[in-house]
Amino acid sequence: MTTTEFDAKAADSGAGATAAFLKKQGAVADTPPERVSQLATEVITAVHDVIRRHGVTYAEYDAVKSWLINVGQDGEWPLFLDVWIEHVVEEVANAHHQGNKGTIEGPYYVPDAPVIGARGPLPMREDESGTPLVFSGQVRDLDGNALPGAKVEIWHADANGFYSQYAPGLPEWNLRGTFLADDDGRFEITTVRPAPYQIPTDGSCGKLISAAGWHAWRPAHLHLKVSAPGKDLLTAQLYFPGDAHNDDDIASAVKPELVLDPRPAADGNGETVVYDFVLDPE
Ligand code: MBD
Ligand code: FE
Repeated sequence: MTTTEFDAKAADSGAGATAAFLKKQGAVADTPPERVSQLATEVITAVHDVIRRHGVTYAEYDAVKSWLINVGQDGEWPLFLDVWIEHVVEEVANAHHQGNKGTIEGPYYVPDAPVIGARGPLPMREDESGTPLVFSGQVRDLDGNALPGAKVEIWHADANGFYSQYAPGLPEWNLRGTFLADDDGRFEITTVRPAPYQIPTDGSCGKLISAAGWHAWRPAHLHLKVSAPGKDLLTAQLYFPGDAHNDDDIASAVKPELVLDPRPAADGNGETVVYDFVLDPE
């Protein structure tokens, strides 16, 4: 990002996600023309139906037109799509999974975060605020066999709700890391509890939220990608019990199986939590 001001400006987070997404290779689908035609026709027809059923006016049509133009100009398409659409894509893609439930990736994943090993702290500032959290677990296949060397990538917001590389003033890899499970498939991640996350209110997504009278919150969450050779990549998020927004996440990405059960740490310093991952075959 090019911004230099220290105040994390939320709208920049949305725009940063556009640049990162466009850099990613592979955003190409081999969809045959018949299927493109059918899908596009049905989406367009669904919009026509809404216009007819609700008597949408020219003023409303023009307001939507300028809003759509602004979503692009703000760079907020990844934010919009990941908040309001991705959860259904994930539901369809992973309906056959017998192992862990997954959920959406969201706009702020960055590949190739520093490799920590099987256990250790995430990169963080010396005075990183937030409740210390030690998160350990095991990665297994559907038959219960440990998966040594499984890759556990984790990224999350800090105790103020900001993601490194998408908010200014944070070290590049703050609270992002790659763990490699030990011979027993086990890992242990030392970090801090993230804060609930408010999606940017000062861009086009924020405009939609306030025009509709919605709230802009996601519950506090850890993002993960867990993978091993021959296994389906699991993209997940983990949540904390009692969060005010577990039941009304703006991104509809909470599932009961993804809520952690943290306990006070034995040494009285923060919390520990155990959560295992079971991966489906490819
Ligand atoms: C996030 O941190 C997030 O996880 C999603 C899905 C959308 C916006 C911000
Ligand atoms: Fe997130």
